[in-house]
Amino acid sequence: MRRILVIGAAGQIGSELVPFLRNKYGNGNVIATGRKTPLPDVIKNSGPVIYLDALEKNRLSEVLYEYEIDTIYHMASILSATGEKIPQTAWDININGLINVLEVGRSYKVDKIIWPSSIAAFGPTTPRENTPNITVLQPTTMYGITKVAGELLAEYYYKKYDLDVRSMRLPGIISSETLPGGGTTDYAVEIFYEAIKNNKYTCFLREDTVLPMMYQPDCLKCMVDLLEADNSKLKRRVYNITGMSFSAGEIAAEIKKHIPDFEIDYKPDFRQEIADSWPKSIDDSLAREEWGWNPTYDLSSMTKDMIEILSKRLIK
Ligand code: AKB
Repeated sequence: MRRILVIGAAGQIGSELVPFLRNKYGNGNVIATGRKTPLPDVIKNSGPVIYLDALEKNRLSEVLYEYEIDTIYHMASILSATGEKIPQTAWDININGLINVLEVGRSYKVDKIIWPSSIAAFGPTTPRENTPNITVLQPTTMYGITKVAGELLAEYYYKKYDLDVRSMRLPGIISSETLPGGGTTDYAVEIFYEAIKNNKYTCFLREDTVLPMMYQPDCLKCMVDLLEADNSKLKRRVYNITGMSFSAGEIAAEIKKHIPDFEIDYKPDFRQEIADSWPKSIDDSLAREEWGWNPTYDLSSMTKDMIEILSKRLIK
């Protein structure tokens, strides 16, 4: 059985990844760590929880030793929009945190490290439709720069030290448990909360902005599928993955099918420029070929599920 450390367990993905992993690998084998934000009760009450800042390398090292960790999910990151407000901090947390995880992982000879990259690794010079796995990586955000540097580090540590680091370029993640914070794709989650609570949403991107997205259940499946993939089949460390692509106008129209009174208006802000620098759709054929990636949800099934779950929770 694996002994798994999840760094960044309070975040949008981490908060659902921990219960998902505990269900699969056993409650006591998944150690959840957070830095500032309190961890959700479901995580605190179901298994080990510790305070950990990935920037504190010695503490990280102690935790690996004490808990006999062999697998790390390094999920802690500053996202694209916040990264543009505090670029130096974004570099510090995203890159120095990652280097610490890689170095400590190397010293303790951990079996595997999963570290998500992002569609933010691409930039305005990348082909925007059906973006291939191997292509131009010239991002124009600090977040994107840290993702490209991280991808190169993943390849480097694998080749030089035989450290099995694996990464997927996540699109925008749509989830119903924890709100995302500081990303450009956050609108695709906020829109559901506002539609259900107020029947109205002001979108910070233009109506015709198309971005690649994925529903959380597919994201969680991807996290485990890539971890468990047979290494002899993997020809690279970093994979494109996607679930669906839609414009802000298209998701609004889909929500309207369930909430006919829903109204949306558009007031693009600084995040529009970031969105315009990212792909509209992603070619994830290498992930499909090499480790069987196969998402389940499309725009219509995701929207139906989100509205069902959030309506139960938000409408008392
Ligand atoms: C963001 O919007 O910054 C993230 C991402 C696409 O990596 N959700």
